[in-house]
Amino acid sequence: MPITVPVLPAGVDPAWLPREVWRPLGSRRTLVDGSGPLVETVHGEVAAGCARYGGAVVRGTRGARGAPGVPDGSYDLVLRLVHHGGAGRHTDPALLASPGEEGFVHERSGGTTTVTASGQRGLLYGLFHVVRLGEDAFRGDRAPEAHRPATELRMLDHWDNVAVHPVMGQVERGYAGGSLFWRDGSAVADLERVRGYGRLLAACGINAVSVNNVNVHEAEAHLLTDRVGDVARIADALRPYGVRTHLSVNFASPVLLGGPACADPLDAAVREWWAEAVRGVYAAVPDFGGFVVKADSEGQPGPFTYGRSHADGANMLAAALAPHGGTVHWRAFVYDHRQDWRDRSSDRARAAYDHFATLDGEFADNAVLQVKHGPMDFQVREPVSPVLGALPRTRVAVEVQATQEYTGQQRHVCWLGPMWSEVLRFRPGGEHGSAVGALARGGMVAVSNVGDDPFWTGHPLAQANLYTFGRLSWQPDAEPRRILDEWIALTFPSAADRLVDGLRTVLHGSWRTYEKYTAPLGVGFMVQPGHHYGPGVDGYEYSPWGTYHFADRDGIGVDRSAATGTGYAAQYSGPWAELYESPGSCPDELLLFFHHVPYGHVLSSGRTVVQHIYDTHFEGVAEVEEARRVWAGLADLVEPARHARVAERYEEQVRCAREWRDQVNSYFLRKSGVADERGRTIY
Ligand code: GCV
Repeated sequence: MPITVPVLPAGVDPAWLPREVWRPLGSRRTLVDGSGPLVETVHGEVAAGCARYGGAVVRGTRGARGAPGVPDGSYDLVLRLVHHGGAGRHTDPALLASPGEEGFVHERSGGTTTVTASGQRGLLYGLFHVVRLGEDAFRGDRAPEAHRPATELRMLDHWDNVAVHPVMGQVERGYAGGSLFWRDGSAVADLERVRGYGRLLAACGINAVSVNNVNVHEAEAHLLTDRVGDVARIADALRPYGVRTHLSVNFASPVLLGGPACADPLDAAVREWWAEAVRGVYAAVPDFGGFVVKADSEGQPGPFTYGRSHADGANMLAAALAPHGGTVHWRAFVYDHRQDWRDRSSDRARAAYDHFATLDGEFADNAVLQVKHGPMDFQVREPVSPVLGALPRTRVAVEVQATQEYTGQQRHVCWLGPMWSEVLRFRPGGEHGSAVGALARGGMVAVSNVGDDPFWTGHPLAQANLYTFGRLSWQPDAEPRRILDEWIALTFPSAADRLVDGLRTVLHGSWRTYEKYTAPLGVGFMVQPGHHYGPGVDGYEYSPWGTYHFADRDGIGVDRSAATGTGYAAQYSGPWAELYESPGSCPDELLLFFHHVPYGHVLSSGRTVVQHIYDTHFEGVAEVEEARRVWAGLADLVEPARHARVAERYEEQVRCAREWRDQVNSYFLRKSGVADERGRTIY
């Protein structure tokens, strides 16, 4: 039986799957051939499109041999699951020799478009490929093209609390309302929207979701044992779209949940407790993906308590998961969050490398080391983490943050595609080495920016971040602007050229605009403590979190050189250590991350540091004002609710950007005593 396509609650935005995108496919004749639950999903999707647009779908269940008695040429589209080893009509030996569960071959000849896959997920992704192509999928001839994702794991981590947390609310760092999954301490009663979420994720290539916060409080800890039924219900809703469910677990779960009195990873009773807990999870969720673990980090328990290494900790969980095919995602975000700001010898940026580089080769095969893309914490500009190139014998995953904790909290437009693409194209070993996108064998992970908001992401244009993440995780070297165009074409079908141009204008440069009016030249933070929104130049300057800029009357920045600073620059290999070591060769945009320089230091742009700060802050505000104007001019082309939501957020973005400009510029005028050479108003 075909599955029924999810029906979103009234008022919920269809995001990148509005009904019109089904027209080209739904008005044609399609054969869906093969068997299995995800083939039923494909069948259901095609049937729904055909019901709306007058096409027809025929169901074959004979795999490679097609529907009985009907030649493929009778169809406009054939979506076929080829059983491995079976005889079949296929044209890509490479794909069939090593097909993968998720790849597919797309071709067109004699008036028929064919998608062939040897795994059910592959067929689902092939379907959405055809949807993305629209009418182009049914034009001309197309030689067989093999498509497969660069990495097996393309995941969203939700920092959702099961119960509302007194400080962090329902979703930690969430800017899109409450949780999609949890309400009043349980899984939401009606999971239809979660099904719809799974569908959106499949349509951009995401195949895994972790459903609870990595800070695992007591309420969430129980999801592992007595509340696993809630997890199973969510997993059931996501499964038809090929999305596997994962859980964040507390390292001290045995202690918290009434097991052994310690959580020592080498203790036999502790190991058996975990093995038993995992058996229970798989009994409830047979395709469970695995665990995400934040250990010895920001107050979360971990193996250090018992004098054990992080490999010991990860491998204990890996051993429990291995018999069932699960994976442990062990986060490398381990640092001292109780630092003394007077102590210049410790450097938070160094921490992940210092903790993990020596553990290379010690992690189990089903352990993935999940590494934040930068060494600090999702700032608007950071160097790429040296950890990503330092563990060749470890499955490393890159973690990015779609939720805009430090990039405007979904009140500001900040399309992060270009930033993520820079990270994924970075070559830790130099120009002849592999790019991060290829080194990330453990996968790609984003902290989700989604909540129960009708637009999913609070700011309607922040949907572009979620979509871009999915597509980049499928193909890390893809051109982000091409992905953005894809998102525009799907989200705004039949958009007038003026709307397409307007959307490109407001989104393309928005990350760099945000960078211009916030913390300069890679120095980071300068935000309001706690909630992290809006300017607070000294907000984290004397705090225990290791987040300092060291501005004084003469200069600013953190000396992370090997010669005179913390030595962080020497954690890089290839040409990077040398490049970052000297202020003369360090790229401008990272100068203050790596060096403490006088305000009069001349950048490669020719401007002094202080003048750069003034100029970019004026420019950043002017760019936001211009974007607001462009958006206002699109009112006749965008549905009123969406237009109004974005317009209202632009008002806040302009207000906040001006606040940033004035506080940052005044701060540096007062510290340095250097006037703006253009004589603009600085308070
Ligand atoms: C979930 C930052 C955030 C925290 C978050 C942490 C992490 O510190 O501010 O809210 O905790 O990163 O990535 O674990």
